[in-house]
Amino acid sequence: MSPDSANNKAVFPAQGQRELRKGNCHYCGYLCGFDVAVEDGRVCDLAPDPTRYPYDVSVASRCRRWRMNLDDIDAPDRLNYPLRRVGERGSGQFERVSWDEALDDIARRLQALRQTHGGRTLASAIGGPHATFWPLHRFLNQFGTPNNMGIGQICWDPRIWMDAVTFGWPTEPDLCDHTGVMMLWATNPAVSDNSLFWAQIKAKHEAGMPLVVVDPRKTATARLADVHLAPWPGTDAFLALALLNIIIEEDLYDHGFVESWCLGFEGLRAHVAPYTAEVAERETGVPAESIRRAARLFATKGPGLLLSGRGIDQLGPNTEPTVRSLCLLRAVTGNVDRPGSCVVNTRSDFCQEADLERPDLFASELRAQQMNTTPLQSYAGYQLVNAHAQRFGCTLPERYLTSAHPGQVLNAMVTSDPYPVRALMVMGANPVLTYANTKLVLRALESLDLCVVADYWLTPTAQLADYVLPVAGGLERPSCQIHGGVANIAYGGAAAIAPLYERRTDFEILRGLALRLGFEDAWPHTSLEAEYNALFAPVGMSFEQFAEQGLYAPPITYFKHVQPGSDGEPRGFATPSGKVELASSLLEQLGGTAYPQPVPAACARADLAQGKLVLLTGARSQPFWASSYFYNESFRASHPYPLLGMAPETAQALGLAEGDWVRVYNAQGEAVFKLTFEDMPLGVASAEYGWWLPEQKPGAPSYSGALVSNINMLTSNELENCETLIGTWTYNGIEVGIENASCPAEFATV
Ligand SMILES: Nc1nc2c(c(=O)[nH]1)N[C@H]1C(S)=C(S)[C@@H](COP(=O)(O)OP(=O)(O)OC[C@H]3O[C@@H](n4cnc5c(=O)[nH]c(N)nc54)[C@H](O)[C@@H]3O)O[C@H]1N2
Ligand SMILES: Nc1nc2c(c(=O)[nH]1)N[C@H]1C(S)=C(S)[C@@H](COP(=O)(O)OP(=O)(O)OC[C@H]3O[C@@H](n4cnc5c(=O)[nH]c(N)nc54)[C@H](O)[C@@H]3O)O[C@H]1N2
Ligand code: SF4
Ligand SMILES: [Mo]
Repeated sequence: MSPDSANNKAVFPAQGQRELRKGNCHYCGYLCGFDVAVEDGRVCDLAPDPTRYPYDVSVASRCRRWRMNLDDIDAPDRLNYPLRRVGERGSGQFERVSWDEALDDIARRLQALRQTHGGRTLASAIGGPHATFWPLHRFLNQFGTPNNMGIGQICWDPRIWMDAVTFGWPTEPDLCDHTGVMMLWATNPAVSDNSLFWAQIKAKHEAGMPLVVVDPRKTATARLADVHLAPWPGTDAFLALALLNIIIEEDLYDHGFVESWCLGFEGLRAHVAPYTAEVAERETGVPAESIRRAARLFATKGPGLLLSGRGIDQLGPNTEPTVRSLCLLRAVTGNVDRPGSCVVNTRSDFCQEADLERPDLFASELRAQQMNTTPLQSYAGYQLVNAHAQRFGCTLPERYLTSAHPGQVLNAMVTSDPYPVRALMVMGANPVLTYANTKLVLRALESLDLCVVADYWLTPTAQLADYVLPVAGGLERPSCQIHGGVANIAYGGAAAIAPLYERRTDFEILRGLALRLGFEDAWPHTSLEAEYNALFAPVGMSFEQFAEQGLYAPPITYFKHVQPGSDGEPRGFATPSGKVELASSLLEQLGGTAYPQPVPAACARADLAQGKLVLLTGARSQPFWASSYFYNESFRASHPYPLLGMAPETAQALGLAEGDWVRVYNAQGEAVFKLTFEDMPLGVASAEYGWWLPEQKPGAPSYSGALVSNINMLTSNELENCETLIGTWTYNGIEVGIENASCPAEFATV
């Protein structure tokens, strides 16, 4: 069975009663289209659909996950029926119940908790972009709680917020024929991006496009680079400000764009004056000459595409100044809404995510009660920034960008301070592995009155639940990703089959609860398909029509700021000044600084003599994804151990050898890894994240091996150590010690 791109048809062996349907993979955010062979309502084969977005031979051949769509659907450990806890909380013992029993009881208990403590007593936890979160957000708005936790503060939100305050609205990289130079900052698409993107970067590079990569590790992406800058973790803001300094001082900036469209250039010139290449060399460890080379390449070979990733979204206090400096680099080089650089997004033609969330149902006085004291990532910050976007008819998605601070919410579960949080709904997340401070997560989950987890598997987090609800997988549900609600793009497709066993979609679960709580008004559509029909109604399209191509993406328009607005004048940018704000008036209003102000990294430099190392966590590896796919035996065989990388010289200084088991520890906790050599600065180490062992016994005390090699045992999200505007905590650049350890029993048989 193989995709036959010559005649654009999937080729399956001839079979009797098989029907060919379309479906979408959900094992990463791209939702690739598949041709699915179905017999008696069951999937019996599948192949990438060469007619639908984002098909390319390179995706199908590089991605190791798509076959799982077949393997997982009837996997013995997949959740098929609602489960209710029977033993102690965390015992991992459950009994099968009917959906009515489960939803009736959950609704009854939620109602009782709401009567005692108010709606705010319910929190939610979400994770990465697998799932559709607007149904949850609509439910929370109705229930009356502001305490939705997410991972936005350390994934995506820093970029969205900094784009919005600088350019008025989020932007998107525009890799195309026009792109003249590319700078990839703290992202490793060679490993983290299964889509076409990496193949496109390689092809462009082979055709002569220079590539600059900024990453402490010499990643597969960095190995391709013409210039690789390897700063000490967390020192990137100094590097970015030095690039700005060089570009301005060497007169390499885009005079036309700066003069017509940027606010605060002379102030920026003065602000970056002290950040010379030599100062940056001292702060970052990157040779001044390499910094100059990178600055000249990016400023002179444009259009330049500058894309940043998770590495700098997770730098604690240095996240805001770093991410914002990169916005300024794009601005002064004129790489804004210009073909080949980045596109300023526009509002969607179809319903906006914000409207699906129904913020109108949420009482405004509850917003002030949110466990969130950060001025930008909060309802107040959202309202301030969004008011400007709305001049262009755009509304930013609300709940993700205003999500509560997990450090505070988890703490309130344990202490009831500032008020009791007694119930939690977890959807599309595995906080025991992926949230900071695992010990706090465990204490918080153990202390709840009601914990409901919806997932495909009995994850370590689900093992602590009162109810575990089985979710319909990719092929069993219609899908439509609307890019977090910040762009005019939608992709997805129809369900290939109806959900098997008693699985349900997140939408159906939440609607079921909403109806039981008397919230039916906001749920007029009985199915997700009907919701998606309504979503596309403004573009005169049905979901079925959308699903044919599986992509709604009108042609990109560039240079929108020079197009006439309603008054006939160029419409500019959706910022307070109508210009790209090099000096940010919004950040100043929120108590921040107009220009990016780096702070010394909490732990940028190692001291090997004192046994002090600097740790990066969570660098992406294949074929896993966060805490997912560890149940896949062939994946585990190909990647059997949790790895910790460091340079051979660092290992030598610590008396360690490649292949040793090592214990990584700090005041917060410890975890065990196998040592591997990687090219990175002396004294820096990099640990994988997400590791648990689904084959191990569920329930306390070990939760299927979730506490052995869990790097979040060593991370923390206490508010006082977080970035002050967004609340970003630190996953990269934490202080640890590393020493020899014996092989943990859990891995002894591998
Ligand atoms: N130390 C450290 N921690 C990190 C990071 C790091 O780099 N270092 N990275 C952070 C980042 S960027 C992210 S995004 C998070 C990821 O954190 P999570 O999102 O918590 O991690 P996943 O393993 O993707 O967990 C998703 C869970 O949802 C389930 N699931 C998948 N699709 C659906 C669905 O449609 N509905 C429902 N109900 N469940 C579904 C999966 O089976 C899985 O158990 O981790 C963060 N944590
Ligand atoms: N295989 C796989 N793919 C994934 C995921 C996964 O878990 N597995 N997760 C998905 C998710 S949730 C996300 S958010 C994306 C993330 O996608 P990316 O942003 O591409 O994430 P990484 O591949 O970890 O690359 C981040 C890089 O930042 C570097 N870094 C760390 N600290 C610093 C620093 O202080 N400065 C600089 N300059 N660089 C630093 C790390 O060395 C790492 O190479 O990947 C997605 N794709
Ligand atoms: S790239 Fe992502 S969506 Fe596409 S087949 Fe691979 S895991 Fe599935
Ligand atoms: Mo993420």
